[in-house]
Amino acid sequence: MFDTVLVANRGEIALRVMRACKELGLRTVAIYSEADRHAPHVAYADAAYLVGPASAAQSYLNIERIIEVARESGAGAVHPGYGFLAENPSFARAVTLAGLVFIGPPAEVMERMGGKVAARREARAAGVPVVPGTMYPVGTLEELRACAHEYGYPIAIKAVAGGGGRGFRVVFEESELRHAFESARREAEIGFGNADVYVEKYLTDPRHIEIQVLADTYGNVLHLGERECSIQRRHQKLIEESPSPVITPDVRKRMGEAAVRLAKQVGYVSAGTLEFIYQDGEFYFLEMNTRIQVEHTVTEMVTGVDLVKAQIRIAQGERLWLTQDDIVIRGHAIECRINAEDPANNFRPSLGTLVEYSEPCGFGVRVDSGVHKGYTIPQHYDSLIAKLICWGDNRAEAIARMRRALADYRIVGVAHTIPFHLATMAHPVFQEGKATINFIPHHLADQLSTLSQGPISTVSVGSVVSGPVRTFEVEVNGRLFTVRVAEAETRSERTERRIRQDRAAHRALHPIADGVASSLQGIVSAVLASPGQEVEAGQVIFVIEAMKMENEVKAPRKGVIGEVRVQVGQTVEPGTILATYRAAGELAAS
Ligand code: MV4
Repeated sequence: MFDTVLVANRGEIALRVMRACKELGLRTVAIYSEADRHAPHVAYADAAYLVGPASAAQSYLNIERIIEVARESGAGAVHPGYGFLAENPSFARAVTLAGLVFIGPPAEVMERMGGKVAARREARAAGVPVVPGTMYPVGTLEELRACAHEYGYPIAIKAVAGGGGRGFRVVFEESELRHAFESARREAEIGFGNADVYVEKYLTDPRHIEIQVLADTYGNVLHLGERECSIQRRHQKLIEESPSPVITPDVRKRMGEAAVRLAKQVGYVSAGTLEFIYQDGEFYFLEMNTRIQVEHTVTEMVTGVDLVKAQIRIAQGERLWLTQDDIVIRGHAIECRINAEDPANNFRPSLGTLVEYSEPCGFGVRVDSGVHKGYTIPQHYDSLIAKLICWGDNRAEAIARMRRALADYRIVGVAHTIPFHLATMAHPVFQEGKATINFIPHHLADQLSTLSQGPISTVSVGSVVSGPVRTFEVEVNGRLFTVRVAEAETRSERTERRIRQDRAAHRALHPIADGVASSLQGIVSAVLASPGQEVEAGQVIFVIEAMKMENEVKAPRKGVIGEVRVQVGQTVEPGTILATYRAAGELAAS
């Protein structure tokens, strides 16, 4: 059996996997990109190998190089973590063909559950309820219209190759059908290289509830209860908990048994998750995630089962050492994802250096993180800084503990999601366990813009614009104050700043006649316009990828594109002009 595990990931999950390896007496091998040379997961491993430049495509997704490193380092197994190559059957197959153990399900099982329509068919065959909808891709608008008629509006259009929100459209009336169909197909084609879509009846106010399963290589499968993951933003989960405040023991048993039936039917191995939507007491299978998930932690806290260690032991060929009756849910656990995103600014990724960083601690508090004070968050990967997980004897205690731990968390240097979590934990709808997938738009939208971040890495003191900030403790009449003092600028810093300000003022006063600028730092991932092309107001003309999020840049008005100034793959800064408009006069003349 293997004694060394290569962890094909970065950040908090790479650390999480390596901790499990160490506890099992296994050696760990990290891989890293040039952007991650000084990342915590590299320092924590027994050995670390460079796999490529900063871009994920050339490093953490480089199958050949990763297999080469596995061989060179003496690794006998590969753990993919989540994201990157975790659900890529070609990777699982390449690992196995190289004579290594893939810590996850077989490639064939990933393939069998990878397509959404195929997964729906599997669920139906296993007697697991699915949302009313088609069991095949819908190819034409006429077909779509007929389906919509059959299920009744609203309907959901989903990408067959889908996942997350890509290619997902909700249609409330027939007039929107054509546009939704075409844009869903386009997005699915861009996102997955497969334009196929299918249709489901849209449930308007459901919860997202998922069941964790563990399966060994001998066909034994058990479930570890549910996680409630309804609080999401742009199909990114922000808060997860276990158990769900609405799942009764009877529903848990039925959902768990359904999940186990389906996992058994497809020959599942390792840790996996079956996603359901739940509304009015009924549950419907959505899709299966064939990996360890970000939010596996809440299940660990209430069951006492170390899921990553379980994955490794299963990969070592161990028979499941637990039966369903051994799984007992004790207390309540909540996870808040601490992301470098600004909740007051549409959750926009926030890049920067953690000038101050300290984590909460104490009974019932777990922090799984991949950063430290002084760490600069690279722009190339997702924005997860840490996961804060709190356990309590009951839900109320878990919430109170989470509020305390959030207040104890100190992050300065980037915008982050802690203010959002504090607002949610304090919200009566959340506290009453009534939050559905519409919680943020229905109950928090008005508050979002006011969620203050506190100072970012610099502060202004009077008219002095600061350099770095230093914190002093001052006692005044026996009372302790924390005073943050900005270092004065040097003369050359002041000169540089004035030049920058003059340039900015110049740009503000003399804006480029008419152009489209990027609002953020990132990499151009699509150019959807060409010189001379007529565009409508709101038409998507560029896609900028920043921290794994796709940001659409739209035409500010109807017009004709003049010059396209950037190419796919190019890094852009906030304010970079991506394209210019040709003046109306030129249009008339040409
Ligand atoms: C649904 C749905 C309602 N009815 N399907 C969104 C993307 C994909 N993960 C599944 N999604 C949904 N599918 C039907 N038939 C509502 C959603 C949905 C959603 C699901 C879980 C968590 C948050 C969500 C936010 C919006 C829509």
